[in-house]
Amino acid sequence: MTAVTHATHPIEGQKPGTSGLRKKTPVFMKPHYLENFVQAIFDVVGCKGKTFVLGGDGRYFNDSAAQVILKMAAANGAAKVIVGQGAILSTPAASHLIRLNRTDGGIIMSASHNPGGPTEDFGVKFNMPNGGPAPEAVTEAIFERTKELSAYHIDTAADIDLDRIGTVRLGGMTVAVVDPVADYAALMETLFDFDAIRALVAAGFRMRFDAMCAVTGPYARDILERRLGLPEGTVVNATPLPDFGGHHPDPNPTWAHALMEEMFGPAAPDFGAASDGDGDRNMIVGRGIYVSPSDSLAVLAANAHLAPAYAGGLKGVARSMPTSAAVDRVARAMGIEAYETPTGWKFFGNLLDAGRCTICGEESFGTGSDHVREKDGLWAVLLWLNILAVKRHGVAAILREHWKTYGRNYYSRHDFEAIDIHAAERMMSTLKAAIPTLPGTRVEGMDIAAADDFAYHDPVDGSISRAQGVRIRFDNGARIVLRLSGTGTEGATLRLYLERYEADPALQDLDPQEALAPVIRAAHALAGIKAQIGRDRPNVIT
Ligand code: VG1
Ligand code: CO
Repeated sequence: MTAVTHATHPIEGQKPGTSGLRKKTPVFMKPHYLENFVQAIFDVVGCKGKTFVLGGDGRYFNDSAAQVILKMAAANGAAKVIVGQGAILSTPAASHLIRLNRTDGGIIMSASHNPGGPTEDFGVKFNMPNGGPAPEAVTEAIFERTKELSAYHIDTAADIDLDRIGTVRLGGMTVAVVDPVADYAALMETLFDFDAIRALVAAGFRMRFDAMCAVTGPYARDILERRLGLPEGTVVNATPLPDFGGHHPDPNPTWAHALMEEMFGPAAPDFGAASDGDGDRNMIVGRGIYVSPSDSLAVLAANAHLAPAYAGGLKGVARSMPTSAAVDRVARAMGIEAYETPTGWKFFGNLLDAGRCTICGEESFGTGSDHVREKDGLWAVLLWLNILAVKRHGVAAILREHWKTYGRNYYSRHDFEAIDIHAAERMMSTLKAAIPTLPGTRVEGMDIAAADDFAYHDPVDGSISRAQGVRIRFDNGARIVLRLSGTGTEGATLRLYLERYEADPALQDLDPQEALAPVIRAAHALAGIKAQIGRDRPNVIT
């Protein structure tokens, strides 16, 4: 039971992306690779005498990585680590535990919506004492540290039993193994009207929740089936598996196609939802109708006051830049501030901490509020349930009523995955160079009003984040955004975001791809996608 110090060489390429460090699992399993990154985290945030939270989404390597991280925390002098039983914690549950126990932060093991398994993806991220992802200054410092550190510290103790709830010692450190669900479920009960939802269920309301063999299974079972009384079997794919059962745990119409088929089929229940690998994303589907995440954010903001936690109104709302402006219209009607931040949840943290906004969201199936500092898949599902329980309307009726009131922002994202990195970068720099020439240009019968490479000025700490994506806005309110993904692990991924506003209720029932056709053509014409990356069709459309 002694701490040893391993000499190691700096490791290249440990640059964290949009949310932490993500690599292929075999890369993470290389000798000293995980250790190097974890030591860099401890060196930057400090470890001696501190308390951290630790957990992950249960993917392959989750359990052995947890043992390594615990032994390193002990050898680096941490006082205590609170770890989810079986090394399991959803990202929002980890965020809650960090805050609830007033800890010094936490380490979350996940590559989120990326597939898991021996040849798939693994990831590690550090969350701050506020429960939110580390800001850029911290992730940059961690990255710099990975390039220079020459040794790491690790305890030589045997593995500890993470399946047994209770407190044990590891070297000089306390390890508290806790139920991963209990505190999170208790928090949800304080936010929503569980009695109203139970009454809805008693009246015959039925839903399907697809946990995609990822981390939300145990949470959804406890909350939906046990506490809210939905029938057993409401939650499918409820057991977290190391390879997510071979699924791609990304809740969108492409990867959650089984849920889509059920919701559009003859035996569709009233409501359907799915969550991602680490439980921070959500997809919402009504009977025969899909809710785009941007619309979901707007509907939640417009109706949040129906839930006890938000009955006093919202302080403000925030959305990531590529997310549609639907929520901005709600904010305008309510007379509250709407913030536009770069992609990634970390940018919402300052606004939430400063009390400037209550609800935030991203087009990538992420919604959340000031109850934690991460996006929260089940939270969004429960807020929808609370709204449905009060309104006693179906999802389709709520959505149509929303569009009639605020207009509809037709929206879609086209992803071109695993493309050549150099071609993708060349395409983006050519487009960026053309930005000054774009305003006034006419394309597909639409005039460009403005174009820029989005830079965010954080209103709370004054920091500036540049080059967050190219935005092109047209006179008619349509918008195109292009950026490269920061979470992919294979080649590059180009994300093309498309949006068009429609105020006329008679024209609000089109297929989004049809409604956006001119905008899609304009994007291809302006960026020369086919010529630059050799593909004209996206492989995922959401
Ligand atoms: C993607 C999404 C982004 C999200 C991020 C992390 O990033 O577009 O909105 O915040 O994933 O989500 P990128 O850089 O690949 O576009 V998760 O569920 O991995 O925490
Ligand atoms: Co996620």
